[in-house]
Amino acid sequence: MLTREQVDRYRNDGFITVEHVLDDGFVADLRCVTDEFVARSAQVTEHDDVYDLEPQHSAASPQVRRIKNPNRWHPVFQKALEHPGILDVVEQLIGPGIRYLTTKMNMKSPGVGSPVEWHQDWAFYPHTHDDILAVGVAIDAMTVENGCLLVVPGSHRGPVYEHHEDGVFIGAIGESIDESEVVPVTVDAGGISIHHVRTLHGSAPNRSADPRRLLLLEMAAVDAWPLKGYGGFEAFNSRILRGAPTSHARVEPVPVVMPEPQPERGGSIYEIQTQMSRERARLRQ
Ligand SMILES: O=C(O)CCC(=O)C(=O)O
Repeated sequence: MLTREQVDRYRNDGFITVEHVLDDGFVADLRCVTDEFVARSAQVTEHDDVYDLEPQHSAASPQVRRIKNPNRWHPVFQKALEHPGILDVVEQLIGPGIRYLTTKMNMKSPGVGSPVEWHQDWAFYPHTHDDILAVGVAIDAMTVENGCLLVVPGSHRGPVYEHHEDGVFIGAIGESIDESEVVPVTVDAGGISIHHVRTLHGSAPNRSADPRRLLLLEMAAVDAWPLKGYGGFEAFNSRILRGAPTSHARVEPVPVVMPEPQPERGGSIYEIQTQMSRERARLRQ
């Protein structure tokens, strides 16, 4: 459980870290299954429903930057999604009812890992209110050297930015970030980070010899309804992790810029962000 001080810090800064949430055995299981997925990706040559591949990917040297919706493909990831230690923390922040939106295992292999440019998750999935967050489960230690998340504390209370270039959604902001405000979100393996859906964040390439694998679990209060891509009541309710389904939508006056029109090539954040101009890129090498 979080202390009052940790809850206040989340409300004020728009992110927190909590160490020692998963035990070593569980982290080892997550690593082992993730390694198996990466090994199997040798048979894949293009992005598909499971894999988002690094540009350097090959059969001889498989390089995966994301396993998409990993809880669909293996029970160990579903177990992480339902982990009581994680849900107890999330419940304190946005509960009592919790629905997950999506899951993803974002990976940065040593010397390869793709950066993620500055963005707010809110730009990708606006809802009727913003009691929405992303839990990052560190299956490796997250360090500055291996490309941990970077955040701008307090930005979740600031503007909702356009993530458009030339009138097209490209999933990254155009404004420059004041480097002195950026905070690295470091956490040991088995710990978690949590960031608010409006917190500005990104991450740099992995410049170390160590892997950086972060299981992201995106969760919302059950009464947050998506403004885009509602897939039907049954599917919606099947993603409830705590609490009961509701037909009520809590509507709050949160600014929204819809992620439209979509770019020519849709897909993951990596794919979308590669369509922006070089001048806009801030975290690339
Ligand atoms: O994996 C990362 O470093 C950042 C990922 C992220 O911000 C996202 O997938 O929305």
